[in-house]
Amino acid sequence: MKLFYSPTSPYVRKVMVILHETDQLQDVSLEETSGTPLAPATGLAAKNPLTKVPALERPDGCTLYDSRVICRFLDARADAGLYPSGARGWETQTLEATGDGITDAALLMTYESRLRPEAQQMEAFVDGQWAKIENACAALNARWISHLSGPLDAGQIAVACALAYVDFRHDARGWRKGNDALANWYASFAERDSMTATVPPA
Ligand SMILES: N[C@@H](CCC(=O)N[C@@H](CS)C(=O)NCC(=O)O)C(=O)O
Repeated sequence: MKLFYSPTSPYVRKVMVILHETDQLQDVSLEETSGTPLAPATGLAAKNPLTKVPALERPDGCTLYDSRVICRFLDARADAGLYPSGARGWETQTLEATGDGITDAALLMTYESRLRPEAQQMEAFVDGQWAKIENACAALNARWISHLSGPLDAGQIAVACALAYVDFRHDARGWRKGNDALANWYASFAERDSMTATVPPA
């Protein structure tokens, strides 16, 4: 299988963490493919018409995207149980959506400052995205620590990759403030081999 990837993409990182955790790294070759909405990655549209990474090309089926579909596929392929069934499974998927939502908001903030000419940048839009991240972190801190501290699942991986990306691009905003339990959980999760092996280049 071939993974179209970027080493700084938090969505790709989820996939890489799952490849590490489920011992499937050797089954995937990596093709570095970076693009933005202003400069779409050349060649990627034939694999993913949305021209986004990650995309997973398989020899025996269609190319998969987006990260949630790929994570689910890899979990099923390894029978790893990262998407549990029953009540915990719905929690896992909601947690994964929360992590991805944090990443979506943080990426929009990054695009606003990096892609839009300074005179056209809109502070209220950036603040609105940051408010989503603050709300999500407060909810994770107040209600999700018990789930986050349970057996490894795809929800935890999505949240960890999201918080890592917020640190990577928006560290100065200080998501840890008032969220001690979440900060402690993340500090411990970030020490997993799968996380240390996938730290984005500075
Ligand atoms: N929902 C998608 C988001 C993927 C995504 O936005 N990837 C970014 C890199 S971090 C990208 O490829 N952006 C290029 C673009 O938007 O044109 C997923 O979970 O895979």
